[in-house]
Amino acid sequence: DKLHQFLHALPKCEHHVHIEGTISPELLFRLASKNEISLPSDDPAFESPTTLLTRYQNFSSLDDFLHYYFIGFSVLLGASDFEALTYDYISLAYAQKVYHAEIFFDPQAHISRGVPYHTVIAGMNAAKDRAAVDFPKLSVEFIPCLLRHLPVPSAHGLLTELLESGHFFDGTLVGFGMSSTELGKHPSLYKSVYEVAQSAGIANLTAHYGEEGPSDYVKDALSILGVGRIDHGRRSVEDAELITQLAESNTMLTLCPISNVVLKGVDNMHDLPIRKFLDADVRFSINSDDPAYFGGYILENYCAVQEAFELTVDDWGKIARGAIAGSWCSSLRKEQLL
Ligand code: ES4
Ligand code: ZN
Repeated sequence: DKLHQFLHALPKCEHHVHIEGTISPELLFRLASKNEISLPSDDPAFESPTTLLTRYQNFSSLDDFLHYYFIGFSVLLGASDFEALTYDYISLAYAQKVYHAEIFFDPQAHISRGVPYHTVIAGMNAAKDRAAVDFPKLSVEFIPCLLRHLPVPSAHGLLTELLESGHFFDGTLVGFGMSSTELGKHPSLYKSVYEVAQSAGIANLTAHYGEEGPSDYVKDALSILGVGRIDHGRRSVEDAELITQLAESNTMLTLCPISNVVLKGVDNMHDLPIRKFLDADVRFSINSDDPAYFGGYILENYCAVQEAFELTVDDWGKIARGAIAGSWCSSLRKEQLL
């Protein structure tokens, strides 16, 4: 219908997509075969791409999903694997009118398997270079995330390696974030890591909070870690003062509606605080998170929000402009996106 056409045509910014979460079951099996990687034989979900896809429809929590998500990493070995994965995502996103994409990746989970950081970033950069030729209207940025289920010293090790690469200062990496398990991983655990990042001059910091964890984690991430953005941040709605703080500071939340429903953070789409954030002038963008696992890319997330909340064209204008303003790109690029 008309609104679907409008949502399709709307220029989009995606700020919350994990490149490893874009691997389809078909590509996962194809790469496993090419790279001679055996998948878990004790889990019937790994019988075929179809059984795996069926299992994805029954996630019980974030950690249940993360179990499958990290098994999926095992098939990614060479730079060409990361190039194919990244190029395929960029093509799909561009077909949905994503004009600016900020892509997360999880270096620790590759380095720990013996796949060096430079292999991962070489593949992703090759995809970005090809996309610059094939999709000149699209800008692409990369954001490494530290993994919270690993020990804090491992996060320090990653940050040291990334700083030594110089990639935060030559345009290769646009910022630094953290993801994975949330409950029990209070922001104070990562204070020293973010202090190193700040004193090194990394301009853009973010962190996944308020997905499963309480609004206090969001509040404390802002004050203790000095992040300028919150990934998810859904549960910020539980603290009225925090809502005011987010609105007044123009802190962007990168919401992932389908992800929250699939991982049982909410019972259904109507329970998301979309209307409340709009009314309180909390800036947010709408994103896909791990589209191959959750069954929807960015346009499907926009459409799911529209069906649940019946937003107006003005509401969407506000969302789209907020997403541009909250992007980590130059002001010149923001003017082009408007
Ligand atoms: C993630 Cl949905 C979600 N939450 C936290 N960390 C993640 N990494 C990849 N997807
Ligand atoms: Zn995420």
